Amino acid sequence: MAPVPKESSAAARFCCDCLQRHTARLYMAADYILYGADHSLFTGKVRAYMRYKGLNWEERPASRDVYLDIILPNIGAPIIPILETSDGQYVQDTTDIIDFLEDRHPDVSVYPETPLQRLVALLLELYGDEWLMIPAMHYRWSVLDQQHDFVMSEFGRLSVPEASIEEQIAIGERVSKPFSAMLPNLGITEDTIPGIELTYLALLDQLDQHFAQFDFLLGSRPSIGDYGLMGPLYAHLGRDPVPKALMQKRAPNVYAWVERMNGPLPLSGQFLAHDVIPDTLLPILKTMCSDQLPDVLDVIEHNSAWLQETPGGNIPRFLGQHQFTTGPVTGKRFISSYAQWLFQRAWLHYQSLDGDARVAADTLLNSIGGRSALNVTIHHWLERRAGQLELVEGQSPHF
Ligand SMILES: N[C@@H](CCC(=O)N[C@@H](CS)C(=O)NCC(=O)O)C(=O)O
Repeated sequence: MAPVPKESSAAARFCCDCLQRHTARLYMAADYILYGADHSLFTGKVRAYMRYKGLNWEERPASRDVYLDIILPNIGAPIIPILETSDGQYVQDTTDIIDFLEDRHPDVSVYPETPLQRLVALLLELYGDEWLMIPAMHYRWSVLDQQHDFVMSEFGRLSVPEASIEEQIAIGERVSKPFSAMLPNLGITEDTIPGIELTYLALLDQLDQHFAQFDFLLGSRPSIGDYGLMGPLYAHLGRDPVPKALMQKRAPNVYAWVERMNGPLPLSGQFLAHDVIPDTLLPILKTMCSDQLPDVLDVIEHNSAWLQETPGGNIPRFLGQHQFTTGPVTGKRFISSYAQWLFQRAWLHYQSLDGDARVAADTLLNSIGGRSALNVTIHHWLERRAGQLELVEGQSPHF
């Protein structure tokens, strides 16, 4: 199905061993169950990761019954994907799921060890998860008239798999309402759509050039940055009929990367030697710094102000609206408190660097316009708490 990434002979031998281990496991129960959906942005991120890690797992659709019997009682909120372990643990949030699995299966990590590649991977995870959701949601819902039955039947099939296609479409129309209703909150309006499309088309062109030369963002091994981009670029932009056709026509190398991400050779590949950041990633990082980072810095200020007023409280997921920029246009979108939590990962890594690594990171950040954002003072450090989606204040890290 998918083109196979180029392989070194050492990696090929390693994968023979994996294959044997994998075959032996076919006779065992799964170690992990991922509850999600084919059309879910965040399920696509974890699915690709679990395939790459060659884990013993299975995916189950998050049907209405799964929401009622498993997700709500164990997570406390209707959200996917969810990981269940064979010893009865539940993990929610794709970043936490990946980190939980990396801890248990550290071989061939998706986190580069070298300072610049790790920084870039963390920044691009943030970009994919929190910002590229904007074009993803636009190209699903603003062009719904051209892909209505496909999208609705996906939602309906997930909810009630046994229903007829007509029933699924009707049910899909009902259960998908909370998602389509998010468009104005995400900043997708008539005024911003031209900017969203322009920026997305530029991203496709830039990624297409990159993937003409490299299998993944940082070489022949996927990183956490690839998984961040995979969410929006698969379930919506690489799978819904309208944006999929656009991607296939305009950016065939990006489409080939989506297929590679979905059909990887487990545990194969290497990050580029000498901590090299390909030049082809620089325009993408520049756009991320100019469009997304001002939004994140403003989120941090709002979280901080909220915590000053409500010490020890659960920060609401959304704190009103603020102005945002995408390419040449500005609009209003919600203030998503979660963005700080994901940004903190890149911030913490950058702040831990010293000596030559810090100088190299500063040179890179200067060239993409991200240095001042990574030097922001975070007065209130945020943490996730099990059983709720709202963030809370945690202990600031010490250096
Ligand atoms: N940050 C979360 C986001 C998960 C998410 O937004 N999932 C969507 C489906 S793709 C959902 O269930 N949303 C419901 C909600 O956010 O309340 C993650 O990484 O897992």
